[in-house]
Amino acid sequence: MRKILIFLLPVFQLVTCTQPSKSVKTEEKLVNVPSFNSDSAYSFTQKQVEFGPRVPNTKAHDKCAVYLSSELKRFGAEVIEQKANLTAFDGTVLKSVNIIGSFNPKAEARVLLFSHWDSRPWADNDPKPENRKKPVMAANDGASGVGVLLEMARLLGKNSSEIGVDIIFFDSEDYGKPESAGGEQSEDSWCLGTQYWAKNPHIPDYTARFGILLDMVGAPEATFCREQASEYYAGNIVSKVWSQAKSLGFGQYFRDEKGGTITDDHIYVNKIIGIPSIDIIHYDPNSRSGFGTYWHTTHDTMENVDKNTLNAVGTTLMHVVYNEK
Ligand code: AHN
Ligand code: ZN
Repeated sequence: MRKILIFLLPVFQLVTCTQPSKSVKTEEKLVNVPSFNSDSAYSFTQKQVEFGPRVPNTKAHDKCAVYLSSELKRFGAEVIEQKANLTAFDGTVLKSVNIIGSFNPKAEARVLLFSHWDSRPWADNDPKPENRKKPVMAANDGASGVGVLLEMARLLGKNSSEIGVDIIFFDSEDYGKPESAGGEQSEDSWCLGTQYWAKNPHIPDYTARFGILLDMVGAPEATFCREQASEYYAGNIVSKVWSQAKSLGFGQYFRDEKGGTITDDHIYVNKIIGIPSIDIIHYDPNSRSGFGTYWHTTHDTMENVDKNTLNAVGTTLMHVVYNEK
């Protein structure tokens, strides 16, 4: 009996070894993508808003920085707080902090995901003149992108992705020169935290396969068009993200249409540090500003944040990241 068993074993092994060719192929396609929880992303967004406007050099700003870096640590990221004194267009020195969370830090192949976390000090686009000196609550314009990225961080800590992921919350994006200040437009007065990091990355020679910026990703029925600088620097990444969104059924948010050219954090990541990067930004060609009507007004509050939009963006990006080898 024993002899027969020994004799049969190699035959059995042969059978099992030849079988997998089919199932291996299907296994290669199936990637386990953890499911994005939009209630969680919403509450991460709300939590930031509860600090009040996160304007540089205020207590709310400093408290929120502590919150963001401790959340990233809680999710298992390696965290670096990059502090810098950055001079604004009007000479104000902004005590800034870029908050960087790395997952799978040893992996050479990396993806960079980023959003700004500061709030604009003035609601200078508000329809009511008396509101234009008030700070922006920045539920959409700041907190929503960070909220989506915190939820992704929570999931990345529980289920490691094949590729390394760096999440950066950039500071002092929204202190750009207001039109009311008069004189020339100053594009480089925006995105100060990003400009600083791109010139002084947290790791010398840092690079990533590509970068994705999330900006104003929470409004109800937000539309994201193919932003033109993204198209120029990283058209293949725009296509990768937009087609992933479409195949998940989010085509009503991710429109296959040409958007504007927007001065935003991704510009400096492309131009200064050379990482091909795109901007997912709410673009509304029918509004005067080109952005959502809440943009830089006192109406940029949680009432203008919708879980369905957060879900469309977060689920799409989870699929993009976990499918990257
Ligand atoms: C300008 O208004 C020049 N750029 C838009 C960048 C921005 C501000 N994104 C959110 N707030
Ligand atoms: Zn803004």
